[in-house]
Amino acid sequence: MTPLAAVLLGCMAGATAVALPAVSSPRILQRTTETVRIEQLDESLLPTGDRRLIFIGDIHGCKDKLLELLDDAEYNQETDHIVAVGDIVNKGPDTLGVIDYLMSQNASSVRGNHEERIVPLAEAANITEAYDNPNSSPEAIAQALSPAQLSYLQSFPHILRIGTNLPTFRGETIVAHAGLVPGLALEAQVPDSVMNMRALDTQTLEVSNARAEAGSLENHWFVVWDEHQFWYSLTSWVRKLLGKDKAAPRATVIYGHDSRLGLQLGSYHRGLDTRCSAGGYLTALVVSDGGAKEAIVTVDCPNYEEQVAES
Ligand SMILES: [Mn+2]
Repeated sequence: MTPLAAVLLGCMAGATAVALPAVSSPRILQRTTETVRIEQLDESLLPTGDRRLIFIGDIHGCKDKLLELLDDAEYNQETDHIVAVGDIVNKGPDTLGVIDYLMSQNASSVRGNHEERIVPLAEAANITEAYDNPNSSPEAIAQALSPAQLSYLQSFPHILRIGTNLPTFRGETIVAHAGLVPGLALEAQVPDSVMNMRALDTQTLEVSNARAEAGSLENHWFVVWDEHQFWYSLTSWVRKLLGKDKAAPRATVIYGHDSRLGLQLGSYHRGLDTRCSAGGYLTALVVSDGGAKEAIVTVDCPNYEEQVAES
């Protein structure tokens, strides 16, 4: 054996032990028995010719800023398609306005933890209190939703598969509100984890919605995710041989949910929650040129949460 081959084999053995542990199921955040809902974006919406995909971070009821952002991105409703990463509702000044606008554009979104809060409240339809401001609380929003607005929110899947042929993203392109557990088939992902995770245990792959401890970056879920995708790409022929490629596709995840960390642009992840409702900014990731090019567009936001609290 040549020294190089020995080194490569050594790496592969290490890769198998470190990066591809057997995953039964993530144990934290599993509060429901609901199965994960996965949808595939219609192929006709993929970026070809002038057609672009515009991914937008957590909007949280900030309709004015959404419109300003789309204006800055030169959004063309004839050719472009909007994909929100979830949490379009709550916190900001005009949740119903955001829902109406995204509906009018046939925009896609995945379900975030805030939709997960509103939808069951509205489905139960047993809120008796009268609210002056429909944006003042999740209960007030749930009560104010029209049947069409509710059914739009209900339609959001937990996971939206975008496609496998967007050259700017490595592997498949997938949207999930908080994140995905590596090494686990999409069908085996747990909805509560997909909508809430922030930290992930490197060894056990358990997830938590708590933020990774300060200074311990390795526990952010997306760092662990990236490590796994890297090894997937190095061991792809082995995985193919073992028939494992289908179980856990190599993928880039576009997500939101972690406003404290802000914009994250990594090898296999794009984190777009930039704290729009609380004095941060709102972010769009614009994919053009047949999926070969991506650009970030942002608009600054006032602190709506304070304004809503005062009103
Ligand atoms: Mn969230």
